[in-house]
Amino acid sequence: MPTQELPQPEFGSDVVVRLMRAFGIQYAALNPGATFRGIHDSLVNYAGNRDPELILCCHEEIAVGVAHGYAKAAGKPMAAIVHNIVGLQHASMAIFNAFCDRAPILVLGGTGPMDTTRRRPWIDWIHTALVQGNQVRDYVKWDDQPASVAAIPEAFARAYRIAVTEPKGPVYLCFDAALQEERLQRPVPMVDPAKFLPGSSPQADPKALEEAARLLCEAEFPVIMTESLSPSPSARAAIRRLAELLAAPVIDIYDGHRGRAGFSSTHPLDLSGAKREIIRRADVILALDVQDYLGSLGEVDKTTREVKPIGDHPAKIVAISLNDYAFRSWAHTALSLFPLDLPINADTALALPSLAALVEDRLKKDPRATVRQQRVAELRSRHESLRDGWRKAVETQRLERPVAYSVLAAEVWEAIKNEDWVLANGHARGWARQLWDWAPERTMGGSGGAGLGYGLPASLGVALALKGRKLCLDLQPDGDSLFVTSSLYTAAHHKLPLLIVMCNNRSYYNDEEHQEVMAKARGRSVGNKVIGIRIEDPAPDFAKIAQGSGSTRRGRSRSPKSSDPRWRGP
Ligand SMILES: Cc1ncc(C[n+]2csc(CCOP(=O)(O)OP(=O)(O)O)c2C)c(N)n1
Ligand SMILES: [Mg+2]
Repeated sequence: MPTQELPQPEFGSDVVVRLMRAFGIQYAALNPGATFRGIHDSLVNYAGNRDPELILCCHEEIAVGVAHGYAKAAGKPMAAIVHNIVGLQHASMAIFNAFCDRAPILVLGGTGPMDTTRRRPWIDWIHTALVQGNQVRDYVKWDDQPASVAAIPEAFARAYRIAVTEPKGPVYLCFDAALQEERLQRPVPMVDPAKFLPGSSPQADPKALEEAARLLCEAEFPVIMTESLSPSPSARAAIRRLAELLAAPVIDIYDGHRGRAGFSSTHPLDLSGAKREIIRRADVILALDVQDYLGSLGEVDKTTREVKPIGDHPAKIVAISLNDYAFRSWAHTALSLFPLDLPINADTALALPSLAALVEDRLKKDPRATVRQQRVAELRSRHESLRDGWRKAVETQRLERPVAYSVLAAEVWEAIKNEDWVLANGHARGWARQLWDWAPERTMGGSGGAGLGYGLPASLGVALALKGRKLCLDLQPDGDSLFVTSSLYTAAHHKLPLLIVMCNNRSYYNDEEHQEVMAKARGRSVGNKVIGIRIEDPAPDFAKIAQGSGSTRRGRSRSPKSSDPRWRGP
């Protein structure tokens, strides 16, 4: 047990840090604050700044964002420690993103002292809430504020277990400053982490799986759709197996925006780029870890917000997910309620391999093997024509200025394709998926909550988890980065190896499109769409910002060529 290396705790905060070590927390990102000065002292002087090691961040939103990226790359939580009311308020945006993205994080904080007789004037009063967890309770899975040092181990073990139980998510634990600083009168019984592991995930109802297998095998044109497929190797292998058994096209909704990649873009059955035509032909859709059914199966009119279903004859939908275990009332993070023909509550990591086995069994007796072979040939050729089309688009757009996203993605690919790369953040407007050998294990997914300020911190978290074992890449939009530019300081200070390619369109461009739609719909001046949106006059010099924060500056490129050394290496 690694905790045996630590001496017996002397103070309340030593107990907290001993628990962090026992539960395998390797890093704690923070911006310092007096409400957790006890924990801070225990981290550096009791545990020697090792397991966990402190990661200094210049904003609590960054601390939580780092933990968010880390959780996805490492597959386990780290801690983000945020100062009482004020740090928690700064952290709240990033906590919301992690909640929507179902990423486990231990958000720890200090408060009080709750005993008013022990408070310093002014600051301890204005920075103490009753109860501090209220601030984020609506978008964490659980929060607690133990009232004695003896109560800390149970609270910690419960928080950890809730965070890592599917569907995962952030938890918030608040420690009274007085408890942290309390000298222990007697030993505090610790918990054995091995006895508080999360329960195994729910498997699907066998009858429902049998029915799903029947529907899929009897379908004329079965389609598999996924949006945030479980990152477990078993789910990723099973989706491939199922697609190949059924000769079913796969539509992966994730192209870098929302969700998490579940299917490789180079697999011949990947038809994500032909969503419309494939869904129109589907008679049965197997939806795997899909959250946004309405967006996935419909098309939105940007002006009226009206959503129309794709196709006139809706397909039967078999849905497997843990969505119904991830409800909260505050924001509609569960998205629209959608009619499903066979909803199955289960972890796809367990349900998919079982479903694949049932399908394989049934197909042994199915005489339509030739039909499936023909379908595979047809789908493969469509897949190839889509990939060809995208590659040709790069050539036609090569001379465009400013540099087209397709060209940016193509040039970055030329530079990294022989590396062991991981895309920590970004998508270059979907072009990375279309042009790269894009595989789920190489992409870390989006923010989840669409709250800007995610990309840089999350990429640092990925780099922290992978620590130079892979080339970490961030295709970073400019506007998103400006919320959290001081992340670059943390990157430099902790020597986190990360290649940031700034996708600098000098604009909060997404909103240019909205303002254009508005102006057109109202017959007003479209030319004004840039006011309050373009990031120019002056345009920030990101290379200088990076250099000033201690990062290595690679320079700026207006006409990228892969032979240009500035595009090579981290
Ligand atoms: C915290 C926050 N503020 C504002 C928005 C609204 N918003 C959505 S996308 C966007 C523009 C993002 O600009 P950038 O990151 O540069 O990406 P681009 O659209 O230019 O590719 C804005 C302002 C948001 N989603 N989150
Ligand atoms: Mg932009």
